[in-house]
Amino acid sequence: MSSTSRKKVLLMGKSGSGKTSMRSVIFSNYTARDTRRLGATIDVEQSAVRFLGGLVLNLWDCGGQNAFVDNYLSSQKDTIFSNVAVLIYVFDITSTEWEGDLRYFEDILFALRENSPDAGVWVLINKMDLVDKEDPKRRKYDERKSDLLAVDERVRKDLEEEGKIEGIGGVLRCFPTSIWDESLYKAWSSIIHTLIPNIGLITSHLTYLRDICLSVEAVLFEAETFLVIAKSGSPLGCDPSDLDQVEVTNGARELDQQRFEKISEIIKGFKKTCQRNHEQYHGFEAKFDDCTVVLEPLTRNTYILLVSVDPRAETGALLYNVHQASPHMAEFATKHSLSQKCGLCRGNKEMKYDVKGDDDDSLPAWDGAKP
Ligand SMILES: Nc1nc2c(ncn2[C@@H]2O[C@H](COP(=O)(O)OP(=O)(O)O)[C@@H](O)[C@H]2O)c(=O)[nH]1
Ligand SMILES: [Mg+2]
Repeated sequence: MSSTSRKKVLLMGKSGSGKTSMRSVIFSNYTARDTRRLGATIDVEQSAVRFLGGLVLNLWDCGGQNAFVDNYLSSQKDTIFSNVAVLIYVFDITSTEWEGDLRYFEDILFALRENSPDAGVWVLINKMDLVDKEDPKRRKYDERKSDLLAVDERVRKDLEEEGKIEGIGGVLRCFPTSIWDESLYKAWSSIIHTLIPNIGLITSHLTYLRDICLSVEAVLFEAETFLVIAKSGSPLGCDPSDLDQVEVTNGARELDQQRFEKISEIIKGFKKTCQRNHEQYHGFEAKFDDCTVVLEPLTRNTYILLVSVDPRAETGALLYNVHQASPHMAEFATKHSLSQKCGLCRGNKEMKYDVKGDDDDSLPAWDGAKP
């Protein structure tokens, strides 16, 4: 039985929209400035990225020139669009050919839904930095988003009418992005969050650790990319893609909704600076008047951020607990954690690692578990 969950991720969109730049900033430690040197992608560039919990992302960066796209939709259709877990489609907000861009998107969405009806679709409307000053309310983005949702609706209807598929499970979500700020991390964290096997159980363990550390927030970052994998804490115990809404509903307006993605961006930049100076980044700890914060490696693949407002919480105690929890949390990252007793779980619940990568609803998160 394989312990690795492989997910095929298509990265598509017109040439120049920023696909390779995003991939390079997130996965290859490029700065936004470095991406200016990138050449055009020819045909499909495949790369594999190993992630937490035996998750391997097979990224297909599909060159966006018209001739390539025509091929994807004809001779390469089956190869490209079958067994897709996620389509990430990137638009350039400054494009002057929106109607044409939409038509291409519609063709691609149609081919994807036909071949992989349950694939999630993430539309990233990129280069927002170039328009944000003239359009601070993001009207243009909202218009683009409603056009895209209309296309999604049309494709669903057409396919259903043609009787080609029985139902489409995958949903379409839009994000405004720029490689120059944390919005890129926000979008990619949300995408990755939906792909990590057993994310509910990971979040449950994070909540447990948060509670024993007298903390109000706990956040798990992937060590290489510094993408946010899981969060726990009021009002954060939710899918990151719903976070804005949950924070607003819970009246937590004063919290910066991008705070963790800002940390991702800052730490990643700082790590690069350390590398340049032949230093190694280890972690961060600070005690302020009203809170204590630590950012510390938790496992080989993850860092944990803990924020405590309890005056009793000392950084040393937080770090001690993190180090004590480390071997246990590491079990998630190994293939050997397929089925074993979990000492931390309430009632010593059996821990099941889902090798197929589907969320296992039969295992309630601690948050949701009845006392
Ligand atoms: N201003 C701005 N430029 C971007 C952004 N993303 C990518 N670019 C630039 O757009 C150009 C094309 O990017 P590239 O990643 O090669 O596009 P691809 O053809 O979709 O892979 C490069 O010069 C990038 O520096 C962004 O968010 N903002
Ligand atoms: Mg490219």
